Amino acid sequence: KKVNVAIVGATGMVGRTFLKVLEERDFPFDKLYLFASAKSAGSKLKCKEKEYIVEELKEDSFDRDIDIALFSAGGEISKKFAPIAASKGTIVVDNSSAWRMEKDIPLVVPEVNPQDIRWHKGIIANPNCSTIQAVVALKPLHDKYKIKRIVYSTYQAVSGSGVKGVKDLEEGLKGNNIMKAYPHPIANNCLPHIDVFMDNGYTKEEMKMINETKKILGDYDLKITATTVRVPVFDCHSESVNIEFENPFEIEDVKKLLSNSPGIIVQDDPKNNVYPLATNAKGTDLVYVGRIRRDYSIDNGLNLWIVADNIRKGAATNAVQIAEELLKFF
Ligand code: 11C
Repeated sequence: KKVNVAIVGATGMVGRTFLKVLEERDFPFDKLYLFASAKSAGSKLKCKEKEYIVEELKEDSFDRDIDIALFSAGGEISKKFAPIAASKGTIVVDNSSAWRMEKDIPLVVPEVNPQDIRWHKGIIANPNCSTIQAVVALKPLHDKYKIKRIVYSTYQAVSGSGVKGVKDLEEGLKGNNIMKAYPHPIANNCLPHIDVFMDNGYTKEEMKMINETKKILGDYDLKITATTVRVPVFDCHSESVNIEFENPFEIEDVKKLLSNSPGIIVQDDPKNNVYPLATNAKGTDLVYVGRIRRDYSIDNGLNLWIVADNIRKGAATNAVQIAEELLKFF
């Protein structure tokens, strides 16, 4: 069945990527509605050869037959409008952090916990980009060897901060540090600071990785710590992930397991300088895993290097994959 789809935040970086991904995957929609702020209303965007006019998002926007709405317009808009949409019978897939940790709202990565879609009550949350790419790789390993502890260290692209972050780096590389997105120059720097600092000394991005990983893997006993860092890279997040397992493993089995798991490409041939790179992941929907090696400092320890396109698999593609899963219920 063809469903009617709406995009909220259609003119933003993720919003435009929703359109691209819906088109590339030939998502079977009938009507498509595009919503954004009053400022962007009237602009025109294309999907599948057809032009659509962006409408201003209003309280009555969902008084139409909209089956699925993909939201990426920030937490405040989601908090206000996702419940309105859900009350009208629209299923919301929300890319903001507004609903992710709510008990009765599923937080879904289709390769990891598609079963959680079944208990939605109108809103399904799309996880944070840095969490999505990590759990795609962690899930098969957790199922087989049982993870005890994870140490995340991330190297995150400026596109994660939206247009402002991209501008800061573009201008910074020209020697003009405008610092609209960050409190320090991002060009030639690594900033151990993503999102705001919390009372516990961690950043909100670090706590998102910790809490979202537990919820998606369905294991609140996992011990996790994280350091998230913004680096002068335009697109794709890279992550160093150190894992301690309950059970022993053979490194060749880990490589095989990851190679055969959904959504993953193993790139691991260090002798030929082959490992995941942001420049190779850009524009794709897969999670790249490499530098797969034993951590000799502990029993059952493993190191991974994980790279993915933060705007695609980390945001738009994951949400569209959730919508594809929802199609099974129409
Ligand atoms: C970043 N991970 O790279 C953030 C962007 O909770 O959806 C996405 C924030 C979120 O800055």
